[in-house]
Amino acid sequence: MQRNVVVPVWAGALVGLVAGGVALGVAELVAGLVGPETFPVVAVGDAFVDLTPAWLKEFAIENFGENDKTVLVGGVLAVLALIAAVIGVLARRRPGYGWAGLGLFGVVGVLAVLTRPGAGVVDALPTAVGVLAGGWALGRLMRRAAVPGTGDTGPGRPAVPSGGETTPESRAVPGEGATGPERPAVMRAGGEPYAFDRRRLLTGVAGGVAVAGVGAVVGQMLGGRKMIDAARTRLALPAPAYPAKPLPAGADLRINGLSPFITKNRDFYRVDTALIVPQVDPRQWKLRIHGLVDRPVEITYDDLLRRPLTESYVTLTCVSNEVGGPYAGNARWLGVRMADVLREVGIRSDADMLLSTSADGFTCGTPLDVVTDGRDALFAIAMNGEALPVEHGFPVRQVVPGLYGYVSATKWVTDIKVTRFDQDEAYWTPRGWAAKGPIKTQSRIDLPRPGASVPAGRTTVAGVAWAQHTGVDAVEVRVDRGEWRQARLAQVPGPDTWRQWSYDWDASPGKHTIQVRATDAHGRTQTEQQAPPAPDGATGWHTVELTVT
Ligand SMILES: Nc1nc2c(c(=O)[nH]1)N[C@H]1C(S)=C(S)[C@@H](COP(=O)(O)O)O[C@H]1N2
Ligand SMILES: [Mo]
Repeated sequence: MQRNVVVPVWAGALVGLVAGGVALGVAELVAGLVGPETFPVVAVGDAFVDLTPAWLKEFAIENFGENDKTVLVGGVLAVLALIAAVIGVLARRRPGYGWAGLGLFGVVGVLAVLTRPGAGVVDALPTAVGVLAGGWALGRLMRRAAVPGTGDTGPGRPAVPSGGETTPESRAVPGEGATGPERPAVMRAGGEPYAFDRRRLLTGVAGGVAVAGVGAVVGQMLGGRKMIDAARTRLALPAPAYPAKPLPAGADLRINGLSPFITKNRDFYRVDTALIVPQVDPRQWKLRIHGLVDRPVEITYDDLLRRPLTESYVTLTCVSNEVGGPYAGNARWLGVRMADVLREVGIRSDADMLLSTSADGFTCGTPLDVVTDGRDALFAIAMNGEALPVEHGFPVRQVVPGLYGYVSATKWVTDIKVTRFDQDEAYWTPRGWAAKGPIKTQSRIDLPRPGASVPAGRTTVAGVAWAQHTGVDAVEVRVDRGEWRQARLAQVPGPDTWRQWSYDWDASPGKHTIQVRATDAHGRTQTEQQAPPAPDGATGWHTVELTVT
C-alpha cells in the first residue's frame, strides 16, 4: 500500500539507522551463538581485506598500525550507517523500498560470510535473522511515525472527524504547545489520513536502540567467550624445560571421600571478584612490567612460551577459607619462573612489592622477597596438563607457593608494577585484609563427613594438611579430646603441596568428636586458638562430630 509521505526526511533517516542497528544487534547476538566470525560486519571486513590490493593493505598498516582492524570495522559501520539512513528515507514512501534495501544488505552479508574458509549454511543465520529483525523494526517504526489520523491516536487526543481535514491544532500532542509550521499537515492517503507523530516515533526509537544495544553487548560476550575457548583448545603447550619429578607412588592414598592429591580442573575451587569471567585473547595478551625497574618490558604470550618452562605441584589456598572449608586445591602448574623475568628487568633495591593487575582491574600485592627466594613462583600458563581454564586465569596467572591467593595468585594478569608496600595498596587491603598473606598451616578432616552416621568398628579418618613451602611433618588426630595419635602421612613431591593423611579408628557406638592438627617441617604445631578468616587467615583445629551406630 502506498502511504503518503508524512514522515519527514530526518525521521526516515533516524528510523533507517535504528532499524539497521536492530539488524546488527540481533545479528551479533545470533553470531555470538553461531560463532563470532559469522557476524556480517566482520565477514564483510574480512572479505574486503582479502579483496584489497597489497599496496592498499600496506598503506593501511603503515598509517593505522595495530588499529587497522578497528579502522576497517569502523569504515564498514560508517558505510552501513549511511546506507541504512538512505533506506529509511526511501521507506517513508513505500515499505517495499525498505525491504529491498535490507535484502541487498543481507545478500552482501551472506555472500561475505559464506565465502569465508570453512563456512557452512548455518553461518548465514546471523545475517538472515538480523535482516528480518531489521525489516520488522523498520516497519514498526514507520507505522509508529505515521499514525492513521482516525480516532485511536492515543489518550487525550481529539478524534479526527472521519473523512475530514485535520488541522494541525486538532492533533496537538499533550504537553506541547500549538504546533508550528515544522509539523507537516495531515495528508490523505486512499481516503485514510496519516499524521507524523514525533513522540510515538521517539519512544519506538528508544526501544530499537535498546534492542540493538542489548543484542550487541550480549552477542559480543557470547562471541568473545566462543573465540577464547577456541583459542584455548587450539593451543599446543610446549614441553617443560624443568619437568616436575614423577609423583611418588604413595602421594595419593586413594581413599574414597578423601580429596584426591591432584584436584581436577573442573573441581578446583574458584574465588575472584569477576562477575563476568574476563575473556583474554592470548594473541592480544601482554604483560607489562614497570615501576622500580631498570628496563621496563612488555612480554607477549609467544615470548612467554619461548622461555624455559618450569613444571611444579603447588597447592593454592584462599584466605577466606574457614577451618575445614573447601577453598584449597592442588594442581600441576606449568609456567615461567617469575624470578627469571624479574632478574632481566632489573629490580631496584628499594622495591619490596609486586603490584599485579588483572585484565578486569583486580590488583594484588605480593612480597618481592618471597617471589625471588628460589621457590617455584610462576607465571603459569597451564594447569594439570591443559591450558589454564578461562575461569582460572587464561591465558596467564601467577602462582606463588606459600601465599594466600589474594596476595599472589593474580589470574588474567596483564600488568606488574614493581613498587613498595608503603607506596601502594592492592584490592583487598583497604577492605580489611592484611597487606601480606603467608599461608597458615592447616589440616582438614575429609571423612567421615560432619554429622555422618557410621557403623561401629574399624573406621578410616582421613584428610589433607598444608603448610606450603615449609611442608607438613606430622598430623595428629584425637577422639573426644583424648590423646593425640599420629596419623599416617602420604608421600609428597615437595613442601609446596598439601599432604594426605589417614588414621584408623576403632569406633565404638555413640556420639563422638574427631579433631586434627598438623605440625610443619619447622616443628610448629597449628594453634588451637580459633580465629576467623579476616584479616589474615583462619586458625583453630578442624573438629567433626559424628554418630557411631
Ligand atoms: N584477577 C583475579 N585474580 C585473582 C582473584 C581475583 O579476584 N581476580 N582472586 C584471588 C584469590 S582471593 C584466590 S584465593 C585465587 C583463587 O584462584 P582460583 O580461582 O584459580 O582457585 O585467585 C586469586 N586471583
Ligand atoms: Mo582467596
